[in-house]
Amino acid sequence: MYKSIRPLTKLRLNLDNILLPTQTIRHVSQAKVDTERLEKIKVPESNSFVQNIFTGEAKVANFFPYPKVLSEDELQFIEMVSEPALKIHATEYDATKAEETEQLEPKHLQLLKDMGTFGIQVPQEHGGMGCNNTQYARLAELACGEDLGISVFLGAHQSIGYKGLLLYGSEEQKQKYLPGLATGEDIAAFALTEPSAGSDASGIKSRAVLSEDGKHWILNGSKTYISNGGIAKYFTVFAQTPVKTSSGEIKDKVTAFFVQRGPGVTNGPPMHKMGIKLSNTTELYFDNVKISHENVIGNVGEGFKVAMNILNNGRYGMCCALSGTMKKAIEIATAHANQRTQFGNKLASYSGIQEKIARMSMLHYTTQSMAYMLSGLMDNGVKDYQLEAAISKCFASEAASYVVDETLQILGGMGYMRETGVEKMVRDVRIFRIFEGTNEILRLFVALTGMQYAGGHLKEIQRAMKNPMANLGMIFEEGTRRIRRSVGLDAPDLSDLVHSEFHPEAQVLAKNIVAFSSAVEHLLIKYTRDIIHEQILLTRLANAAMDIYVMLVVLSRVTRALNNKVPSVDIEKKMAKIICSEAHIRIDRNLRSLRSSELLRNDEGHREIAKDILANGGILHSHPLD
Ligand code: MYA
Repeated sequence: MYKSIRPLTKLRLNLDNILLPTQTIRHVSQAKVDTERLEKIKVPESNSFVQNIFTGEAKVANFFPYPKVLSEDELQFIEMVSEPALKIHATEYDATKAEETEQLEPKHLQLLKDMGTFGIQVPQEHGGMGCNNTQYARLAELACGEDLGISVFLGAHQSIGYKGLLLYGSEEQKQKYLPGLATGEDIAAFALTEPSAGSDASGIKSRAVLSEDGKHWILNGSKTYISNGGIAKYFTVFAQTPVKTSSGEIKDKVTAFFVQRGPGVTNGPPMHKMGIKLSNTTELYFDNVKISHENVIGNVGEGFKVAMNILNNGRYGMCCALSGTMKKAIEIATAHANQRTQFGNKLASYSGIQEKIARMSMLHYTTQSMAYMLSGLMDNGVKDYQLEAAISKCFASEAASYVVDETLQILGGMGYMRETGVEKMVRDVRIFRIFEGTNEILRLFVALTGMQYAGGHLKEIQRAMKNPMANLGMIFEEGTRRIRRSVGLDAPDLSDLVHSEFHPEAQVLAKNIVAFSSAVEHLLIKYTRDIIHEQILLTRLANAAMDIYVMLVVLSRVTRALNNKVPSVDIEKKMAKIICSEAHIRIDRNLRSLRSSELLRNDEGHREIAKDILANGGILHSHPLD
């Protein structure tokens, strides 16, 4: 599944830091542990809901009430801006034709420029629309979801292409580059992936060294699968650079550069893709490219964090664009089901079709709830959202795949034909489970980051136990917590936050959080640091975390719907009840599977089968006719 095991080895080192005494911890004499010292070695607290469920805590303050960041005027502004695009989509824009030519017609490109869609979040003083994340999200959902080719063209430009400047750029960089980027005169791209470094992002080989006179950097290397690679004027490029560590040693560390197309920068021909064909994708080559010091983004040696935070920051955009696509697909599916007669009845009257339509709508509701929860958290100044962003990306991309696939299924043979546009949707959404971090690697990221956090808390308790007299308070608190948990009393109380009609679901959520943290502790104790090798278990744990987050987000949104008596409250209630019930069933199954001897045996069996097949280079079973 993975091209390389490097990232996992590195993730192990991270977990080691927590599960084993680190340097910081080692110098604290065991005999002298006191509360003051313990404070110093405490694991940094996180406000992330997902991260905290690994320790059994429900940090929900940022999630209730469901964020409302936009005033009516701000919302109307977005509806107004997107109006021309919606009109064009409804009348003359032909996504299938744009896909054939693999580019936008000049008049449609001009329309996007006129609407300001190249600089949605660029501050107005630099020529952009100055939108916050929620406005960006709504615009992406309205104007881009209809054709994911356009979404990726615009998203690669601003969600990641020049996002580094918005997040880490100096005032000079912003003044110099943002105006041209905001109008769409200049196009940007994000250049991280390399032929030998996809998921293993920190394993990139492109390298920049200082020139002999130290006046500039010289970049060499190549990148691949770069969206906008053939049309961009500017590239946010990540490269290894020699950096002096605190011990005086010279080590390669990643640095981010804002590189202008010029001597030494070339690209390959457009790559032929399965979908999102309108978006240009190429390889990029850097041959002794001179880069000035002013074009470093952030600090030298801190580029990996820059890359990760750009990706974290952009993930809600994908969810919103996919929410737009899912809405469109559901409209196509319902129109067909309502008009197509088979066996004497409309498709819409058959329960098999009804179940599909309901599931599609519930997946859309959850995706949309996650998207605006995330953009709202970010607009409300929450900093710790990396796990929520990873989960939302995984959920949205899988939900969209399911929805467009079921749309095609409902349309039957007709859906397989190009005219309906549905087969294009199926091809377009497929990449969303792969780019911006594959869903597999993001699940491991969620599970291991959470385990590291929980491991740190366990370690604190362990350390405190070494000098119980000095840490009586902490030990007593932990002891009480464990006793309460063992008799089912330790579940967080969410009844003040969740609408009374959903108190039963809130209680189930609370119990799930307790069960989840107990499963985490079980895994940490059973496998200690070797848990990093247990990808199958980590993935199931991440799936349970995802479903717990699904419940939280949906409970928050439906509470808002009930409190505000929104017109769609009845259907929202019906959907939320089933979403929570089904999420609970999956959580229960996933958590139980972590301890089920039968399933653990099957896991081993799967691995053995796979090893044999891999060694053979294909299937091993003989043909039934042999
Ligand atoms: S762009 C290419 C996308 N590529 C990837 O996403 C690469 C995936 N790989 C990774 O994310 C990392 O390499 C993993 C870590 C996770 C595997 N946030 O030792 P480490 C920290 C914050 O574990 P590794 C594309 O597809 C970590 O805590 N921090 O690292 C474009 C640690 O910190 P510390 C993070 O083993 C498509 C340090 O980094 C994160 O190498 C076009 C090192 O960690 C994180 N997430 O691997 C899209 N991860 O040292 C168009 C790690 O302090 C979009 N760290 O402990 C279209 C959208 C539509 C929008 C619509 C628009 C209008």
